[in-house]
Amino acid sequence: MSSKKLGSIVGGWLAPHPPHLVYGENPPQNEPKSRGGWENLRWAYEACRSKLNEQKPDVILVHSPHWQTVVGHHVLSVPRLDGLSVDPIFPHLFRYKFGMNVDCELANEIFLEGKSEGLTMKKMENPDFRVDYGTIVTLHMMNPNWDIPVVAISANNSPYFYDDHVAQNEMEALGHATRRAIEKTGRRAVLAASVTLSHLHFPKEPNQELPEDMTREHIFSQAQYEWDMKVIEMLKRGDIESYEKCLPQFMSETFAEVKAGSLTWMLAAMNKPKIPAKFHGYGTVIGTGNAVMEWDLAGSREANHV
Ligand code: 2XP
Ligand code: FE2
Repeated sequence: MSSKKLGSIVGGWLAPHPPHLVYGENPPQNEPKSRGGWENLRWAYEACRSKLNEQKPDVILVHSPHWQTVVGHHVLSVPRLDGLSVDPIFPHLFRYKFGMNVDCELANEIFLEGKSEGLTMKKMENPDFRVDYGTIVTLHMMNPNWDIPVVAISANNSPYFYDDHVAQNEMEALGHATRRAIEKTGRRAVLAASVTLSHLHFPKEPNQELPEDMTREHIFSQAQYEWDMKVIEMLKRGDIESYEKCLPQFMSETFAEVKAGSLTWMLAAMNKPKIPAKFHGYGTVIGTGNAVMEWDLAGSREANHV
């Protein structure tokens, strides 16, 4: 029996990935340059950056809808990945030179634990793999220094060919596998669900000359806005039960990106904590609704002396 200290999840973040956020920020890694924009969301991520600075986790784990795998759940398992990631829908906004260190020991343990849950799992071992923009935008916004190793998990879309319950069960099993893997490897881990809430967006950029024209940025519809506020309020109250009840309707009426399973995975990994999620910001991006929210598990354990 190993004497290694049991690992734990110190926090979880709803951490959406519109490429516009990186574009608005003008980091050296991104080729296209902007005049700014989407500050409400970009500045909301500052809370995350300072929290990570304080917590100094060993690893950040991210589940992204834009790494789509049809057969099984895949986990990045190459120690170092470098390359150029281009957003296929917004190539004029996002052409980003990435470099990341992957925690392969943890990735391997997630692979094994996922298999023991009966899931189809695969380790992604191609050293030339081009990491998707969802993973990169979330990780950049959370930690632009890239000095914390990462684990990225794909979105297995096959469950959605069946029904919401299959998807829910699979993503929960993946969450449980992830938690056990973190505990076994002794990591202090931060999780990220890289998803937008309501996801209907304008078919064209409202101002093609100036994509960051904030006079043209607004929610796609009032119905979509009201859904987002309802969901945020539930999460702020720590009412995950009500959130889960309305999830199928939320997904079908707003095309919510949580359908990729990222938030379901994260909440299950965190054992569906009844603590209120901290709200850091909301903003629309080409009409979609995005919130940055935090589950401070370490803080709540401290407050309860456990
Ligand atoms: O990342 C996506 O899914 C997009 N449609 C990018 C634009 C806005 C997202 O909120
Ligand atoms: Fe997306």
